[in-house]
Amino acid sequence: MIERTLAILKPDCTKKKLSGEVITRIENAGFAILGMKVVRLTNATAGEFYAVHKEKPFYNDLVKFTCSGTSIPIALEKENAVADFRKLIGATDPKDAEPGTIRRDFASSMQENIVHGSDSVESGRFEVRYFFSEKELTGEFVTCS
Ligand code: 3AN
Repeated sequence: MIERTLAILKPDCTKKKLSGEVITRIENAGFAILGMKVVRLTNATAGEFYAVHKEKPFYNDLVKFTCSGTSIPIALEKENAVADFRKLIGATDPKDAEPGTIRRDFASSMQENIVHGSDSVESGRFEVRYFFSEKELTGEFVTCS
């Protein structure tokens, strides 16, 4: 099934100047990039995006870290995109991530783990639409006439 998934290059990724390298890996793995933007998330946006983790002990630090610098949300599409993207990035904890995965190669901790990936097809759909309008995703540009 063709699926959509949301990647977010996190502030540690942009700070380490790894965005190009990570995007190259994503492209080489066969993902189509439907949308990409450069953002600095606010407390409110990061808090809402990670709302499922609200009760977790790491929630406040996670939100703070997410707002600490530039992020790059990327809407991706591919056959089996959600699972394949999780495979490409590796486990949440870089120590547990398979060799050759993005997190194993570049992440420094559970928190600073370079990239986000949607964890289910439903989350993928929701998270892509959280950051992108359908017009942005289909490449339909609105021009002034
Ligand atoms: P993943 O991003 O691999 O799906 P989730 O959804 O369990 O992981 O967690 C969302 C984010 O919360 C992770 N990307 C990571 O930045 C952070 N996180 C998860 N677990 C921990 C933890 N035990 N300590 C610190 N940060 C964590």
